[in-house]
Amino acid sequence: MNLSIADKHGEKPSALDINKLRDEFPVLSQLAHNKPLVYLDNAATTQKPIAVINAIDEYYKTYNSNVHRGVHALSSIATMRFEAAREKVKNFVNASSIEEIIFTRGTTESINLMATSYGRTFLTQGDEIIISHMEHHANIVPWQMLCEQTGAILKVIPMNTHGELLLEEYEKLLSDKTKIVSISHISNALGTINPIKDMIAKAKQVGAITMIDGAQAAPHAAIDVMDLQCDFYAFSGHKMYAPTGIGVLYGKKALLEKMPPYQGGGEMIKHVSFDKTIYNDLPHKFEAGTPHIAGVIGLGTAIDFLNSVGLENIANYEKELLAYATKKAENTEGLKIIGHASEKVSILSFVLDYAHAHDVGTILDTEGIAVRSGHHCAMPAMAFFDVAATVRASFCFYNTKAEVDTLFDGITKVKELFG
Ligand code: 7TS
Repeated sequence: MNLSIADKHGEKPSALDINKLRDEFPVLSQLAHNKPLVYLDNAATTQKPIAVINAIDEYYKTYNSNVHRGVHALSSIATMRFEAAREKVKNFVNASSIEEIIFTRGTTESINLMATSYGRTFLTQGDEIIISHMEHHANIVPWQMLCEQTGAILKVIPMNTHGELLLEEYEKLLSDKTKIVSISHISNALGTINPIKDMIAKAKQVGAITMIDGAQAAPHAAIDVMDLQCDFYAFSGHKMYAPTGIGVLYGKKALLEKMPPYQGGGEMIKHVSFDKTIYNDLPHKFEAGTPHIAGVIGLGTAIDFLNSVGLENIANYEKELLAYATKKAENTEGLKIIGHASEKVSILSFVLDYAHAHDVGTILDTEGIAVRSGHHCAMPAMAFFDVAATVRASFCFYNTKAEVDTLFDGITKVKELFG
């Protein structure tokens, strides 16, 4: 499948054929409230390309069976495709082995797994965990729970009014008491791309373990855990064109080996007796029970899809869309953008001074425009900006400038009603 247009020299693809790309996503050609659907809620979940839908369909129609267990034909195919997907994930994040790729339900479960298994084993009273002010609740609450259980202390990196972390303050928080630093690669509420490579290096200087919440990064940027040198990296399939209910925890093998299982049951054992149970090898030690087989296979297909479009092409195109939308937003009277970081992905969070975010979302919906209005599971970030909620338009590579125009026409309608 070739979804990009080669440049004049026929070398690197330089642009995306958006119409051709959109044809790959059946949902996009629908109407919503009798208007062409304008789907701008990609940070919540992305739509699925036909290749992913077909891969799931094929699994259930032709080789549905459990993995790693049966010797029969169907189980062999399922196991082979399941493990081939793990290999694709390994390559996608540039991990050194498939033992470092744990399948979970999503970012939330990946962070909880690490906080529970590593945190409860290795943290004690007075140890410190650093997160930031812009985190999603999935990267706040598991650490608060861990602090309650162990007596560890949570420290928070502050941010400025652009929505950028204050790195000098971060350095001041780091000490030999810091045991874990857990930061989002990209903020879902503000779009900020955090300088995680530097932040990881600083954490390492004090011997802290690093966890990166990559939920919003995986669909937009190439992830290279070897280059980042992070200890753990979490992401969700459904935000990167794969099914819901499947996610990944990357962890360094040496650390995963030291950690106890997160859940007990089938798959995660080598031998069970009433006297002693011997746990399975990595990665299965952390994958108790029957996994989301169709989800894993769909995730592998989504990675193939992303690679065929090209992450660099995606990043360049989305940057263009963000610049176009930001300019329009800046020229819209009564609109305030929340999150002006110099490094951002295509997330535009804003408030209107004449209408509540929920009302804006409702009016836009009647125009066929899907945005998210709310606190985006980042209440502390909302509190910092002194807003209860924002309207968030999150763009991805199948969105067009014409759709951005439709969004701003919708905002004009809101003004007519409320302004
Ligand atoms: N971390 C970040 C940065 C996120 O954006 C999300 C989901 C999560 C963690 C949790 O991911 P899950 O797949 O386990 O739910 N963010 C959003 C959002 O912005 N709108 O809906 C879900």
